[in-house]
Amino acid sequence: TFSPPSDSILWRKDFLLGTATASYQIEGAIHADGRIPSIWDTFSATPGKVLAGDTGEFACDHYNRWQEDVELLKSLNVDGYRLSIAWPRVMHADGTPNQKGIDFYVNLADALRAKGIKVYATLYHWDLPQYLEDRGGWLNRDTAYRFAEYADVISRALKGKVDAWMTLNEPWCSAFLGYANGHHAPGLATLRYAPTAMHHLLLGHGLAVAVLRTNDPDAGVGIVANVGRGTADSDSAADQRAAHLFEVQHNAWVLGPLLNKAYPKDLWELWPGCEPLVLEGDLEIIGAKLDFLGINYYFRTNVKSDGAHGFVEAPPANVERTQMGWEVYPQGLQDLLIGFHKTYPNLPPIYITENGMASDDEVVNGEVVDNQRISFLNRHLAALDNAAKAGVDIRGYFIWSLMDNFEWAFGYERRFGIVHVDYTTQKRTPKRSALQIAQFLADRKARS
Ligand code: PNW
Repeated sequence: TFSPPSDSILWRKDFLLGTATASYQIEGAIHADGRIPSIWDTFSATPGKVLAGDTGEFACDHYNRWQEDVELLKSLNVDGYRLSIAWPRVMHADGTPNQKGIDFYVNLADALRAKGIKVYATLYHWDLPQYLEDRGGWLNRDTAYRFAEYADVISRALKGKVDAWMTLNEPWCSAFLGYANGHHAPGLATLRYAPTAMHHLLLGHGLAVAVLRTNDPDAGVGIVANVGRGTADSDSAADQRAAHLFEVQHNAWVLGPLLNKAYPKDLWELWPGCEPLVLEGDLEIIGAKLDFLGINYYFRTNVKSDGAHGFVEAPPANVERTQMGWEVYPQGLQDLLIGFHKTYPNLPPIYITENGMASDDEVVNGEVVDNQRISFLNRHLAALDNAAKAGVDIRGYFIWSLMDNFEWAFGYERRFGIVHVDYTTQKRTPKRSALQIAQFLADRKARS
């Protein structure tokens, strides 16, 4: 059962427990109310890019069922909901605002707040308007300025309706999976592109921070980074160095500019000759003070030296894995958080903005028994408690995800939800994990 121990931070009433989703993964309705195409429409329509040829065309039809989904969130008793706003709904291709698209998020935020659910809004969860990609996307510095314009439009419209803003979701994934290995949209696979894409993403973040603070001074402002735990396959100096480089590549690449106003030097060992063009003042903009840092944690990667300047994966045998094939490794969450706390003196308060697992859940007699997920959550929350006890300032935890959804290159096969979705009927069925979390939150509320 979902059962935080009595001394867990989860029992604190000011500790936020919520769920998360992202626009393209749940909304569907890709042609509704003036929405323009995004890079994920293009990518998923390209044969061979997404498992089973799935696309986000219908997804969970959340765009039409949002009221039902707000009721669902309410029934789970969550404190907060992390959603993302679709840039291609908010802006027309000529750069003017699309009022119908904006209204969708205004209504959604109002409905959530009316139910006492805190609104955590991400501005960019990977759905770049396709017309901007046609001009170079994140390889074009201009995209950072277009992002700030979009941030200006949506934060004026949602002023006072959002508890906290997050500029980007996982810039590492956008830069690396989108431009270096091509597993995600826009699907470019040229290694040296990634540092340039990353720099422009981070610049867009920094420009947007200033805009959000001006337009909505009472809301918190942060960013969401995916972090990876790299462990060494042996005690050898070469393998230890490989694990260090893995974490430089996944974590410090993003956290360095944000928190230290500098890219880590080691990074250019991994990306020789790929340093992006950094203009004077860029790192000041990127390093703007944050109210909080969102951390997405899923798994560890065990690595060894590649014999040169890099690392190669050394997957351990006989470990517990999820439907994604990702190793269940709660210790990594605690190690990373404590490590960041020691490494970055100005580390802002932390929210875990995503953690969770995929499993092949089926509805049997109206029930979904996802015991592995319940155990996964219990163990990661225990790791979070250990980090809190070691002095890390952790304010909340969002489970990925509220419901099964379009899992990017893996389509609908991989199910991360605590609520099951039947994609034929669009019926939502809370899994056992969801029911137990709802019960926990009710018990917490009943305590005074
Ligand atoms: C995150 N990796 O993506 C995203 O923020 C979510 O939209 C997504 O559904 C969730 O995690 C589960 O995948 C990631 O390969 C995608 O390391 C890939 C990786 C990490 C995170």
